[in-house]
Amino acid sequence: MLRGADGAVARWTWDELAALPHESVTADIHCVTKWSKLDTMWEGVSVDALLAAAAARGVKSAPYVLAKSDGGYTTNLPLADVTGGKAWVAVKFGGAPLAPEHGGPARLLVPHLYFWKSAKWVRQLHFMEHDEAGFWESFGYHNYGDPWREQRYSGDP
Ligand SMILES: Nc1nc2c(c(=O)[nH]1)N[C@H]1C(S)=C(S)[C@@H](COP(=O)(O)O)O[C@H]1N2
Ligand SMILES: [Mo]
Repeated sequence: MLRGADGAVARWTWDELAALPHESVTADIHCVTKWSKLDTMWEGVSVDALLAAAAARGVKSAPYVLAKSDGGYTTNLPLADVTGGKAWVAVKFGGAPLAPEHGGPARLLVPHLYFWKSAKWVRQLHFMEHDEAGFWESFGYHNYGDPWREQRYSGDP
């Protein structure tokens, strides 16, 4: 589900989501506690495609996004980091349906940021006019989380 800053909402059933264009993504991923996995293979719907489909239902993007998951996990991102071919709602990993422990049936995939930004079991992308800290961000993780700048904790430059 996508929610605009004004409260407008666009939802997809599982079948409707499956009917949207899917892309294959090969990317390196970086956990904040130092492991990386190279060349992981995913399949999913880009946030660009979701936003394009949502526009027809009156849902507009806004400068910040809070991803919300089943179970209450949240993580925040700037709009610019989930658009322009940088983020997907992933439904497959390594050619198979995404396993529940890895966020199945669907997770956010934002490979260019630390992996805590890739919310598992994602339910909603809430577009907002103002930034709002997610779960780890409110417990001292870096607000942006660029692995190349090693932005792990809130004091990191
Ligand atoms: N919903 C949810 N998503 C989450 C987390 C979580 O605790 N809950 N942990 C994050 C962190 S810190 C990492 S490193 C990755 C781990 O993903 P994996 O279990 O597929 O390796 O998921 C991220 N997404
Ligand atoms: Mo992590």
